[in-house]
Amino acid sequence: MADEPLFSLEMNENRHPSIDNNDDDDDNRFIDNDTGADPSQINEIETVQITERTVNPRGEKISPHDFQLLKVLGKGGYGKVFQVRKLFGSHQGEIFAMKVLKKATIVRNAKDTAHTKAERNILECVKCPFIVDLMYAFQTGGKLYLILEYLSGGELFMQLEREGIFSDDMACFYLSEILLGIEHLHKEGIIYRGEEFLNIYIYKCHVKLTDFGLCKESIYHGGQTNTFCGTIEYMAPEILTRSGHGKAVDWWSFGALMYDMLTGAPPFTADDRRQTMDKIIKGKLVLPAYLSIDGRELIRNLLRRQVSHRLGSGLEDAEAIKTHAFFDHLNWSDVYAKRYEPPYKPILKSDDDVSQFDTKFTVQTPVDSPDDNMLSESANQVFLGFTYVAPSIIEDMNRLDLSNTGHRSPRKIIPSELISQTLNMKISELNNINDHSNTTINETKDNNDNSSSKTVRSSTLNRYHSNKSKSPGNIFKKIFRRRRSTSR
Ligand code: ISQ
Repeated sequence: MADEPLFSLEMNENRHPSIDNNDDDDDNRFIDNDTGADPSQINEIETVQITERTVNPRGEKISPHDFQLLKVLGKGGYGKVFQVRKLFGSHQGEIFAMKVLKKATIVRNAKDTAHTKAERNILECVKCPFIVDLMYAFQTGGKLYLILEYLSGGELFMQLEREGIFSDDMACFYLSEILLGIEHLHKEGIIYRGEEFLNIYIYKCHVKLTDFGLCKESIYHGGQTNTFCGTIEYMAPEILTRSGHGKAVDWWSFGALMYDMLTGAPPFTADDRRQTMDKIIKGKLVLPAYLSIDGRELIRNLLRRQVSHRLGSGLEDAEAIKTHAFFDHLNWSDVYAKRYEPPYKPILKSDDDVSQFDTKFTVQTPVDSPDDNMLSESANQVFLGFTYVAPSIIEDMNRLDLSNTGHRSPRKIIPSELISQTLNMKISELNNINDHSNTTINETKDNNDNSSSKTVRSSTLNRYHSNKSKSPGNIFKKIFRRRRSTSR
């Protein structure tokens, strides 16, 4: 369907047609998709269908037409996450997650624009066993698409909800992998931040961190940062008080998650957001008596409000936590190599099994709404450089294309200087673009556009928020009660 023939032509040994294939510079040879043979080398007349794909086999041009929508996995303010199957080219037939973001919704807020680009850039440069892999990024007039690994095990929080609380061993397994994911992000200069802790998934029984839309891209430059938005239960007090924060916020959130795993609820919760904030900022930390001595000690040291006293806040970062007695029995190389036996193995019937996802989403008919929400050319400039093909895919393609003489990598269609130039665009410039794009936005009839949410939420968050969008605190409480009552 996407591979509509442009035209057909006949060729023989002496004819090597010269077609100007727009942006593909030097490689207009015709490669037979099935045999990999270069027809110009074959001594027979044969008919070749000229399509984008046959003309440009290496520089695989990806568009939404390359993916069959299978299921809805989640929905948020900016768009949806779908389960998809790749229909053509490399990885044909494989299952991925496709995150679709609406440009018009994103450009309305300069910070959101920066966050979206940050997410794409973070995913490009971060390669770690505990962080979701980005396979492709592409865009149409009105939307941005991220093609990610399909994390078939669903959200870690679903698992936590099912279990109520985790044993020390189970918590230790997940926390150790999360710790390595965060450590990796910190080494790349990225802070994960509190609200992202709800976006931890399970893939082949191991942890994968996703959703970097709200991460700060750099913790190296300009000292501390002052941004705040999103769900607060796992957020460090210094984020809430806007007193500037660094990577130590992730160790607070890590401590809050550990507390949640071992007790059935985050350490500071209340009926509403305001009270929850107050508790995080100055509430007493209550450590139930049934916690192990090591577990209790580690939580206490992670949930220190005085940042300089918090475990992990020093230069050694994660190393200080890795050596804590709670993780004493672990060999960290074995954790990295995923050599420990996972405590939970969901039974998945097939590659496209969605049994670990919320049926609230998976029962929906997957529809990627029409792309009728075009941005003006100048507004669209901010998305220059979004397009991406994972190096692993390019390697695969090059391996298959043995006759490849190519010296051109399709990895970055736009030169990297231009990407960083775009990224470094000042907020004021982005605001100008917002103004410009308002005409387009006002004309749309998009159902999702009324949301002021800052990122595509995980299904957990959606569940919480959709139940009672004005007071997430209450929903949390409800869930905590349920978890408590099932677990104790
Ligand atoms: C991968 N698989 C399932 C769901 C996802 C949600 C967000 C990002 C990646 C995902």
